[in-house]
Amino acid sequence: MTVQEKTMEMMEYEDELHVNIISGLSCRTGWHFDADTGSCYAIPTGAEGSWAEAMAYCGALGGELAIVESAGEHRFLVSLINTTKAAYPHDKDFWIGAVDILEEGVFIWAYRLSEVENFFWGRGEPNNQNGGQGCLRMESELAWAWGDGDCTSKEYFICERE
Ligand SMILES: [Ca+2]
Ligand SMILES: [Ca+2]
Repeated sequence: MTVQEKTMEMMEYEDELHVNIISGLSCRTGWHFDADTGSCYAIPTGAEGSWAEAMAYCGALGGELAIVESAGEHRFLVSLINTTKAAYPHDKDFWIGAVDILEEGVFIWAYRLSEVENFFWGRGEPNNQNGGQGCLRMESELAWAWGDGDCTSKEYFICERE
């Protein structure tokens, strides 16, 4: 092996090491790193709850219910659900962090108190069914596009650590 080859090999090794260190430091075990947003996401296995319970649960983990701000972030979460959904057998929906309970039709990211700007609604949503749907979720029947849901219904949920 020439010196050049050896140098190349060491540089590749260092690149690999660097990537491992970066991804290792970025998220704790059980959390998934999205390099585009720089956030870590988790779907606590087996945990189901109302929107408020989900918010509290994510808070206890040092995060918040996911704040989904771009098409790329939405796609990342869709693929996260699709690759892990075997662990969520009840075919439920997944809460994320916005509500329109203060003013019907105006969705706010609760953790930040900022208005939702980019929407990824499924067909026919939001429909505020029965006048009682104030919380945002990614819905199974909509291929994980968004719908508004009854805040008290028990769902899975996605936490985010920014
Ligand atoms: Ca986010
Ligand atoms: Ca709805």
